[in-house]
Parts: sequence; C-alpha cells; structure tokens
Amino acid sequence: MAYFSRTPISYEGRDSRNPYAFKHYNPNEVIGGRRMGDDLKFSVAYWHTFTANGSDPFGVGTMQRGWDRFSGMDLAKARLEAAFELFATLGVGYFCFHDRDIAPEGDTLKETNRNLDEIVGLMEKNMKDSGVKLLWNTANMFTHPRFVHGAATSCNADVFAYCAAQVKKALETAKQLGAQNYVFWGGREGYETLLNTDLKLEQDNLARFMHMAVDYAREIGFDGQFLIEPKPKEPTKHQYDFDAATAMAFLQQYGLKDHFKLNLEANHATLAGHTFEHELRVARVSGMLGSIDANQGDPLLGWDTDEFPTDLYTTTLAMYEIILNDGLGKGGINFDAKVRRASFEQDDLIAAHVAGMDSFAIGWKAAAKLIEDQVFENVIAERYRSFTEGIGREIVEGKADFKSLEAYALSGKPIVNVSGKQEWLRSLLNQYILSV
Ligand code: XLS
Ligand code: NI
Ligand code: NI
Repeated sequence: MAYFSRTPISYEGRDSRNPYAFKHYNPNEVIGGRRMGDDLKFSVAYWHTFTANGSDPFGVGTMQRGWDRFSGMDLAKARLEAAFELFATLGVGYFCFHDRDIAPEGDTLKETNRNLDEIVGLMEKNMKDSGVKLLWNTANMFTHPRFVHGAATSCNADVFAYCAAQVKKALETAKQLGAQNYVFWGGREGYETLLNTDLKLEQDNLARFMHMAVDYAREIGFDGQFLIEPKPKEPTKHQYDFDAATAMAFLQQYGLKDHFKLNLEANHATLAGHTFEHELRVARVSGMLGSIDANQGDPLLGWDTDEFPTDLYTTTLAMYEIILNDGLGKGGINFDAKVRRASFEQDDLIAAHVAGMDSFAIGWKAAAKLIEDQVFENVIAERYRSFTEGIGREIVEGKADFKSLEAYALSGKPIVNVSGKQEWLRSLLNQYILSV
C-alpha cells in the first residue's frame, strides 16, 4: 500500500475501543430475515475524501495528503490509487464522484474530456481488479465561473449547451463504468433575485435538459437509475429542488417521474427544515426513494456542514424507512461527509468512515428489530383503526360523501379521542437503540 498503512478494518464487537475496528458493522448479521450487508451498501465520496483539503471561507487547507506531492494528471492518478486502497481498507463496495473530482480540467472541453478518458480507463481497470462498483457519478456544474448564472438554468444558452456536452460525457462515463445510478444535484440551479430572473423559463429549461439526459441514456443503453438530490439552498439562495416534495412535484409536472427517483441527503433535509426521516418517508410512500447521502448537519449552524453521521436517532429512523422500502434497490448509502478541518491526519479519514458505518449498523440493528417486533406498526394500526370499520371504512372505500357524513355527524354520536402517547413511543425507541 502506498498511501494507507492500516490493515483491513475488521469487526471486533461492541466492547472494542479500537478506532480502526467495527463494533457493530458485521455484514453477515441477519435480523428478521434481512442481511445487514444487503441493506448497508456503503459508498465513499471522492470529493470529500480525496480532493478536499480542509479549506473554508476563512482559511486555507489544513490537510496534507500523501498524494498531494503530485500535481495535474499525476495527482489524479495518485488519488485514484489512494482511493482504491481506502476502499479495500474499509471493505466498502461502492464509490461516487463528480467528473471534475477525478481528472483536472484542461484549457478546452476537448482536453478536459481527454483527461477524463485517461482516468476513467484506469478506474475501470481498478474496478475490475477490486470488484468495487460505482454507485453513481455526476457532473460538477457549479465550481467553474462559467456557471455563475446557473448551469441548465443559466440565462446564457451557451452555458446550457456546455452543460449538455458535459452531462453527455458523464453519461458515457456512467455507461462505461457500469454506474448503478446517475445523480443531478443542482447547486447553481436556482436564483438569487427575482428582479433579473425568468423563473418559468429556467424551470422549463431544467426539465428540457433532464429529458435530453433521459433520451441520451436510452440511446446509449445506460440503464442506471436517474436521481435528483434535493437541497433548499447553498450555494444558490433559492434552489429549484428544494426538498423531496418539491422535486417530486417538478418531476410530475414535466413528465419525468417515471425516469427518476430521489437521492436524499440528511444535511439537506435539515436545511429545508425537515428531519431526514421526513424526507425519506415522503419519498418512500410515493415509490421515489432511490438512494441516500449519509451525513449530518449541526443544529446550531445553518449550512451544509457534511459531518460524518453519528447521531443514532437519525441513523435508526433512516434505516427504518430503508428497510420498510425493502432496501434501496440500485441505490446505496453514500458518505457525502467530510472530516472536520481540525481532523487533518490521514488516519482520520479511516476512523471517520468507521464511525459512520458503525452508526448506520447500529441504526440498522435497532430498526430491523423494531420492524421485526412491529412496534410502531402496531401502534399506527391501532391509532387509525377507526378507518377500518363503520363510517371510516366507508370514507376510505369511497362510499361516503358530504351528505352521508353530515347525517352521521348529526346523529349525535360523541367524539372520543385517545392519547398519541408520543413520550412513551420515544422511550421505546430509546430501549431498542440501547439494546443493539
Ligand atoms: C452538495 C451536494 C453534492 C452532491 C453531489 O451539497 O451534497 O455533494 O451530493 O453533487
Ligand atoms: Ni450530496
Ligand atoms: Ni450536501
């Protein structure tokens, strides 16, 4: 190993205090007929782990990685080598990247594509040798100054065309590498002020762009799942894919719903004023839950801090939705998470992923047990029992109307409500988490 010196991380069980060992992630464990490893398809995010350097708006990078002694294409190759070493060390089966994470931009789009081709070729070989798969790729249409007014929603048609060329190439990459999914995250697809914005044209153009992507994927035989990753703001003030409900309405309105699912990110949910489990539930009940970006925000901060997920309530309730969804299909659990600026040692990358994987393993165990015992299902069934008989049944079967319901209400039957028992339910949840 050239970049990481640790031996592959192994499972040492719940009493281990070794930061470089799993205490809960044990892929072969089975609960309620489900195998942990099948539900926990972990993925490493290339951008946070191999290209980020800890810089923030106030200060330069704090991280000196082993591969940073190179530059240009040599750096891209060194990162690739480091990436596959880390995947092997962690035992993670998937990864994700933006086109510009893996290869540098050249002076022209042609040169940029040539750089990309060379790295993608090497990547393909590494994937074959290691068995590691591409969960998804995407196009970075937010960093370069050309995207200052947006990408597919730019006021400048030349930018729209450039983006089309970029996503065309990204879909060819996806096809070549057998990506399971292709993601659209619209960091610059939104607006800053209505005073200079044609909101209708921008949204129509975004839909046109996505239809072109769907058509081209079909043309080249790319059969991965298309995903939209909602986020309410940052970098743009008003982003068009605000949250799960907004993204689904957009897909519905423009006839794209059959071609897309959602990639939901925990920190984006909280920025939208939702819990992560809310976003997952909204998508799940509409058959639109595709994949997740696993991270967490800081409740005291109003931006996308992309921390590694360690909050067990969230991992448990997220896994609860994922298990009820019968897994994520082609999707997975991508650690769109970065180590803190002060966690600048290379081994922190390993410890952080181990912490995230273990937190999701704990969540999986607690959720699988909750579902096996039908804890909340029984409570919910009882709570809505009035809709399974009598007048409630007539309502859900479409046999009631305002007149029949008025007659029922006028009959004078007293309304009796019972407690929602929320505090007791929370303590039950605690018991399940504590007993993993
Ligand atoms: C940024 C997004 C981004 C997407 C991929 O907030 O989470 O990282 O996951 O473009
Ligand atoms: Ni993300
Ligand atoms: Ni994010």
